[in-house]
Amino acid sequence: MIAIKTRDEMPRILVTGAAGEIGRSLRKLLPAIYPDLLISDINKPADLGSGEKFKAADLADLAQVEAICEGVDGILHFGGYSVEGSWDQIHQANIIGCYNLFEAAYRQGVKRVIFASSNHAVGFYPRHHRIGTDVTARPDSRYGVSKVFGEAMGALYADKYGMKVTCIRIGNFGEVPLDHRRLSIWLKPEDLAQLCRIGLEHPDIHFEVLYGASYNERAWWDNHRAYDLGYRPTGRGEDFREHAFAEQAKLKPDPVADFYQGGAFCSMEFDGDRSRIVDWSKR
Ligand code: 15L
Repeated sequence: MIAIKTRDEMPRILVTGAAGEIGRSLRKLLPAIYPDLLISDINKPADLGSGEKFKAADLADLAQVEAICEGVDGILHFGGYSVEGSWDQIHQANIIGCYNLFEAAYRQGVKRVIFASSNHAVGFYPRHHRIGTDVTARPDSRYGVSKVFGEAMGALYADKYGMKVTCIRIGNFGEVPLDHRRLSIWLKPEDLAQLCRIGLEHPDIHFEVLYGASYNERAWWDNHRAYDLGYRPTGRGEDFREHAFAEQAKLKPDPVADFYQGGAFCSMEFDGDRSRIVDWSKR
């Protein structure tokens, strides 16, 4: 892979959301690749290591976000609210926070941003509909709406301001797929690290949306662009099929959650008319 062009030889990479599940995992995987790693979160992570460089920042405060972007070459933006929340929670962390992140990065001359988008940006596609990254947004939650917003911010800062932006629509990140749905969307930590490297280093990046999924035989997503950019996932969801089915057996059937890609994010607060939700695969 061709190395990122840096201010000096070693790129400084900022990881936001360092105390979250993905942040904690990337803090173990990335230092071997990017020794000059700066990590940030609103509060100092309880497990902060003595060798880790940490700066606190509230994403809702532009000046604080600008301060952590200073001298940085690339950002892995995993900060913000990671599940459905009240409008105020989502608005502060994922709408204002995401705007601040891109704007601060631009002001500080950061060349590349990797934005943690989510499958919930397109959660209301039925599971039988295989989708690419070019489909109309069908968010399943306020959280999903914030991810659509983040992808739009990425497109704006790429097209208008020349930033190199990669949005990763993450499926379900973890060591194993947790249930039947997650067999289709599972993302092994090492595979996420690979996608982050593509976003930070690949010479052809301008604006990309990639699915954050390992090699899952039951995938609902056409992720060929990631493969074209060199992605070679090492995780295979089917290796954990028995575990996933055993866990699924413990769950109550839910006709809305079980039909749509976004699962329980679709059924929570659901007061719609399923017969009116267009099934684009049948048009
Ligand atoms: C997400 O975007 C969430 O951050 C994570 O907590 C899971 O709910 C995941 O999606 C999922 O869809 O399983």
